Amino acid sequence: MPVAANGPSLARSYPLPATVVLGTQWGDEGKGKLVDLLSESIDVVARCQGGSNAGHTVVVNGVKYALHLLPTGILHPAVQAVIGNGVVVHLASLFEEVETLELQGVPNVAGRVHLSDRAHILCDYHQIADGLLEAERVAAAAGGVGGAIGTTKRGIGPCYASKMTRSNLRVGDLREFRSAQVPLRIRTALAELRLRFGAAGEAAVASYDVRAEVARCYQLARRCEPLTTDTFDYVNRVLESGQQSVLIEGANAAMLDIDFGTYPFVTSSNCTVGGCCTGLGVPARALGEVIGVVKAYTTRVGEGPFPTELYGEAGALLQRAGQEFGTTTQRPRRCGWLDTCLLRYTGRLNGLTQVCLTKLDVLGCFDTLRIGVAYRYRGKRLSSMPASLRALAECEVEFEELPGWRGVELGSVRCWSDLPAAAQAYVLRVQTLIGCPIVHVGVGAAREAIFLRS
Ligand code: 2SA
Ligand code: GDP
Ligand code: MG
Repeated sequence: MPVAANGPSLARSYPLPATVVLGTQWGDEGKGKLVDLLSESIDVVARCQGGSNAGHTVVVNGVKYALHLLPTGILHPAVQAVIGNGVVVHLASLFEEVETLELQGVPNVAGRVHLSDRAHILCDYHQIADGLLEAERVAAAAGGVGGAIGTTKRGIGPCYASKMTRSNLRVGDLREFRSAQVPLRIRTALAELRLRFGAAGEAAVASYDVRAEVARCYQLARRCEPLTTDTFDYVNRVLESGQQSVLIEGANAAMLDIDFGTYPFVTSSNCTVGGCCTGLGVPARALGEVIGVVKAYTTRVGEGPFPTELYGEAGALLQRAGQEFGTTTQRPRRCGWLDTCLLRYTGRLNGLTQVCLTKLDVLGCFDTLRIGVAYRYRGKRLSSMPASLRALAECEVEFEELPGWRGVELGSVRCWSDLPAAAQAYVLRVQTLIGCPIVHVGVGAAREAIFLRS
């Protein structure tokens, strides 16, 4: 690092910039699987946003691992795993996940977790509030207003809301747990729930045992202590040294981004590239490759617009073939054709340098494939994604048709040249339409079912 006369120069250099992996659709593109592959040669893998709403599945030697709060990279024994300041952490869930992975044979999980002292704590009352808010939206919908978001009910929105109103507890605060701060915060939050939701709030918190939660907090605080650190300093030191590699693992996806997704049918964090900077405290200049994970078709779990959605038997066929059920909640995912209009938008948002196209094998269930290529709004082709959901609902999607490769099983293909010509043509057409090189292609859930497009 260059050193100025009066201290370290602000013009730092990053000999080994961080690799970023992000979701480009509505989530569940197979980010976990790509992160697992790349983590083989990575030293530090970091999560920067979201919480246990995320669900990343990796299949190794037939064993399924489901990651929610921990970065997927933890499955590799030499990887150090960072949970950054931008993550909202339900501590009990974190330790449950640590235990599950250790029981599954992943070595020294707790010993490799670096939990930010600036990360926000997600309490049980945030999860209660999530349920109450969803119930309220459902009731409002019956009256013709709004509608449910279809959250995972993991408390994500209410926890980020508490963070923004500056009334939440952070992991570092647990070091001061002998003060009255913890019980006071919990009691205040419960009083707010009662006030906000009336009888429903009263009923929901009636059995809430503040003493038990405080006791649990104390217990979890002790377990947290050895994991808790200044991850800002740790990650930046690694990046500045250039001696070790860093991978930032996005959770959720661009169309669920609080600012750029289909608001309000979104999650409560920035799941786009900016979230990596704010959620870890790393400068934009320290980022290198930004890899977008694209599912070869589109899925969405929860409510909200979905222009290329398939209804009826075609949608059900994709759902079955792709086993499209939530990793966290087991909810069925809505399915539809690939939408390259959406992908051009999320590609621009993230400055993608490359794409990993996953689940190509699943499309083998159709004779003819369709790709959404443009949105037409009131007779005109749009150059970008509209912010207005009303406008989006009015858009007509223009599709292109391509021949499928029905009956040819792609699951055992391990190189580009072994793909049938129709599958290669599909990948190359997608690459042209999104204007970004497709570097990896996934053809199965197993760790080895992925190869480079040569
Ligand atoms: P939340 O719980 O407040 O973040 O929900 C808000 C919206 O974000 C969507 N969301 C997700 N979409 C896809 N996958 C997610 N993770 C799990 C998975 C989901 C699951 O990997 O399968 O198991 O159901 C995820 N998390 C949040 C959510 O559906 C709402 O639309
Ligand atoms: P993430 O949230 O983006 O990490 O994705 P999820 O793990 O929630 O969902 C992706 C699902 O597809 C998981 O069950 C993976 O095991 C599976 N998967 C990933 N890549 C492929 C692929 O190329 N083909 C098939 N058939 N399944 C895949
Ligand atoms: Mg997922």
